[in-house]
Order: sequence, then structure tokens, then C-alpha cells
Amino acid sequence: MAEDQIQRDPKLQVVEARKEFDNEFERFAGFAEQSATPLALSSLNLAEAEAEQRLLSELRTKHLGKKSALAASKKLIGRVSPDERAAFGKLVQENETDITARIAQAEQAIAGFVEAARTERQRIDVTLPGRRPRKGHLHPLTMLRERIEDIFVALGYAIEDGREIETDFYNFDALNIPQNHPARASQDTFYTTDGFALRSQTSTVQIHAMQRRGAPLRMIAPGRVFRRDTPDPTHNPMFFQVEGLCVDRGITMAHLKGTVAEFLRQMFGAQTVTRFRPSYFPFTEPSAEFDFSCFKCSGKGCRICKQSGWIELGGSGMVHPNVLRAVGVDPEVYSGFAFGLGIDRMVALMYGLDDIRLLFENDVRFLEQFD
Ligand code: 2NL
Repeated sequence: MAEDQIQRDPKLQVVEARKEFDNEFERFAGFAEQSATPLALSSLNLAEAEAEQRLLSELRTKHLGKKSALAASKKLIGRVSPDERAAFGKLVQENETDITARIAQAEQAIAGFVEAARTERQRIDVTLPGRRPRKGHLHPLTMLRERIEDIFVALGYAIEDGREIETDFYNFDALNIPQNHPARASQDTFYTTDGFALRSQTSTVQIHAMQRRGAPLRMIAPGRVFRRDTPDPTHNPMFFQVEGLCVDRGITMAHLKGTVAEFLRQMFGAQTVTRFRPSYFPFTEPSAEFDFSCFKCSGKGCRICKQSGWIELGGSGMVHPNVLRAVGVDPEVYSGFAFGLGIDRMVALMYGLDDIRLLFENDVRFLEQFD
């Protein structure tokens, strides 16, 4: 429509604007049908309906806003010739009423639909069973370590922890391990920087504890130790150990035997019998290895104890005077016993594992069997 024509006939401007509105409103016309859910809406999903809602809002601004053709027409009312003014005013007015009503109707319908769709999306079936969280549990090595700790804490022992990298003094010298001992060789020990090694037993923790606390002292030292073994079903270069230490005036081998026997009774039942066999360790004198009656067959002989009725568990002995001297404890005043056992070996035994490496693969299918 040519500009000058509109200038000459203001009515034409109103009619043209109305045509444009009708045209653009077309897509929303179906929303306001007089049925519960107009077909035009029911085919939309929530996001689509919300998009329509935005478009409709833009349409309202365009046709009813300050910059609309309608607003311009309203300003024109005072400028048309007096004899045409009433008719023109009425036309503009009717248009405004009509457009306002139609937009409002469509807006209401679409708002109702969006509201219902949002409610529907949030609907939950409270009778549905909940999603059960997958519950984890401690590693079997941790479970056994904690059982051992509990038994010794009840006997008055402290639990001590320490570093995994040690100097030769803590790893060997203080433990009376001679310079030429094979354990010191780099074939057996993981050396890091010059003069440092990964601890090959948790005795290192006990040496630190004796230096720090002096005597008397009762403690256990559970922890990770490292040895340069080639992995096989019964060896792993990293494994877990508990060592125990009791130092006081008048401590004898009888205290050692009573303590180890009581620990094993609490571990495997009151009927458990313990036996000691003479052995040798550089850090104890005398030394003994200990066995206990098989928890499976009570000593009759079975697959677990290899028909012997006994299970070998660890080593022990009376703390060597040189060890006490190395940490500044007078062996003329104090004596002590010590013992050590492997936690991995014990877990393997108790669960009938034929390969201790399973404990370090962290395969959940294996680990979840220990729940
Ligand atoms: C074994 C043998 C043993 C010890 C560890 C120890 C610690 C200090 C002083 C004296 Cl600080 N001894 N520990 C004593 C005897 C045996 O372990 O078969 N372990 C798995």
C-alpha cells in the first residue's frame, strides 16, 4: 500500500494493519477453540508450547504495543476531518477491542496448556519402588586388619602407623640386621634415592615408636610392606603385615605365648590351640614361628591345613638386646617380645583363596563377594 494513499485515507491504514494481524494470528487461531484441549495445542510438547507462547507475546507487542500501527492510528483520530472522526474513531476502537480479545483468548488457552504440561512432567508415581543405591563395603584386607586391631586394642595395645619410605637405619641397622644380610641386597629390597628404601617390614614403625615413647610400651603396627618378589599365587611385591611389640620390666616368652594364643582364640574360636617352633630372626633371640590348630577341621587334617592339622601363621621372639640398645632402651632393665604376621596370607587362608594377587586386582566381581 502506497504511503500517500494511506495519508489520504487513514481508514485504509487500519484495514491494512488488521489484515496483517489476521494473517499473523492465523497460527494461534486454533488454540482458542471452544473445546477442553484444542487439537492445535494437544499435538505440541511442552517446549513447543512454550515457544508458541513466546511468539504470541511478540505478536501482542507488535500489534498492540507503543510502536504498533494501531497506536499510530489512535494518534491520527484527532487529525481526520471532523465529519469522519467519529466513524474513524469507532473503527480504531473496535479493532483494538477485537485484537486484544483474540490475543487474550489464545494466551489464556496456551497458558492453561503449558501449566498442565508442566504439572504432567513433574508427576511422580509414589508407588514405584525406589532406586536402591549400590552399597559398597570395606576391602577384605581392611576388614581383617580392623578385627585384628580391635582384639589388640582390647588387650591394651596402641595402634601405630608410619612412613613407607625409610632409611637403612630404621629398615635394617636398628633391627640388628647385619651389613651382609641378604635382605639388604637390592634383589630383595626396593631402593629409591640413595640411602632410602621402601620398608620391607613394619618393624620400622616400632623402632620409631620406641625412640619416641621409650619403655614400657605395647603396640601393634599394621601396614603395607614391599619386597622385590616376582608375583605368583603366594607372593606379591606389596603386601600387608601386622607386627606387635610389648616392652616392659620382666617380660618373658610366657607373655609372648599367652598373648599370641589369646589373639588366635579370639580370632578363630576358644578351642584354638597354638604351638611354637624354634626359629631364627636377627631381631629376636630366642625366636619362634607359631602355628595354630586348623579352624576348618580343628586339627584332624583337611585340604586347608594340607592334612597336617596345623596352619603356619607368623614369626615371633624376644626382642634382641641390640634392638633395644639401638633405640636407647636399657636391656638390663627392660625386655620385650615381638611378633609379625601377614594379613594377605591370613585372608587367603580364611576365604580359601588360591591366589593372593586377587586381593590387589580391585575387580569388583571378586571384592563384592566379601560383603
Ligand atoms: C614374620 C616374622 C617377625 C618381629 C617380626 C620385631 C620388631 C621389633 C623388634 C623385634 Cl621392633 N622384632 N618384629 C619379630 C619376629 C618376627 O615377623 O614372619 N613376619 C611376617
